[in-house]
Amino acid sequence: MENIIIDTDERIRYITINRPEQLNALNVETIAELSEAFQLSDEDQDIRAIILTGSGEKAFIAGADIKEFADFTIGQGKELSARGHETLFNLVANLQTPVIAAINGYALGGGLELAMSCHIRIASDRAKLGLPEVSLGVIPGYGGTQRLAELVGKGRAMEIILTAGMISAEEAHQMGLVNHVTFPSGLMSRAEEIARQICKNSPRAIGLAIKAVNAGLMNKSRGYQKEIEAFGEAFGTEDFKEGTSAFLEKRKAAFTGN
Ligand code: DAK
Repeated sequence: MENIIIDTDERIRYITINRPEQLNALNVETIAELSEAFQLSDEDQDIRAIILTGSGEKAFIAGADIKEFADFTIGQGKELSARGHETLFNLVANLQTPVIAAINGYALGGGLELAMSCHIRIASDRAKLGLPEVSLGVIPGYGGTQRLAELVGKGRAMEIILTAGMISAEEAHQMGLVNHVTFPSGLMSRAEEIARQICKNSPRAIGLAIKAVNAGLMNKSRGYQKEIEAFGEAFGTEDFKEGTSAFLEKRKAAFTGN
């Protein structure tokens, strides 16, 4: 594993995304490594809880790697979105082993989407959260349109998605997007405290409870499908080319609506 670090202490598995120079942005390899790490952790009977975090002090994950997806076509966008849902984001949401996101800094775009796929979220008071996709001419493509509305309600989700702005950890806490906010130095110990409490309980019952909670979301599969299609469509627009080029050239985007 080149992009992630895996540690185990007692029955807790720690998965740390380790690309601090790119603010832990998710490239294709990192997504594949995370997928494998989560699957292996879930198969390991000794692991009872997983804590996911980012390395460095600045970011949990600052989104999908913009350099990588800037040249995708409509077909690639749709295909990669569908594959990403399956191999990582839905995989995490449906694991039988609870996953706690310890959000140590920026959780943006695909980073917030991954945090939202986790079962529990804890944030440092320095964390900033948001879905900036529309500022790049694309839409959240890893379940964000569905999971954000589910966690914070339609009105707040619309504001966060349509403004592409960032919210503080405290605001996220008030709207139920994160369960707890801590000082940066207390983030991991709070996550571990919850993980240890989980470890005392029946793993079979926990797996069944996760299944039962998630069952209600099955009705929403049309929403996820619509997200995949609309996400792919965005890759055929001039606005998308402009949005991603502007980020990479470090300038403001000038959108035309085409
Ligand atoms: N991708 C690639 N590189 C990134 C990055 C990202 N998302 N975020 C930051 N970096 C890089 C910067 O380019 C910079 O690299 P160098 O210039 O040093 O080479 C380095 O990390 C440090 O970043 P900054 O210099 O910008 O740091 P600042 O403190 O000034 O700003 C920031 C921090 C988090 C506000 C800023 O970095 C930022 O705005 N980052 C981009 C946030 C963002 O828009 N993220 C992407 C959201 S869209 C897909 C499915 C889903 C998605 C995509 C594809 N498929 C199925 C294909 C999801 C899309 C998204 O996540």
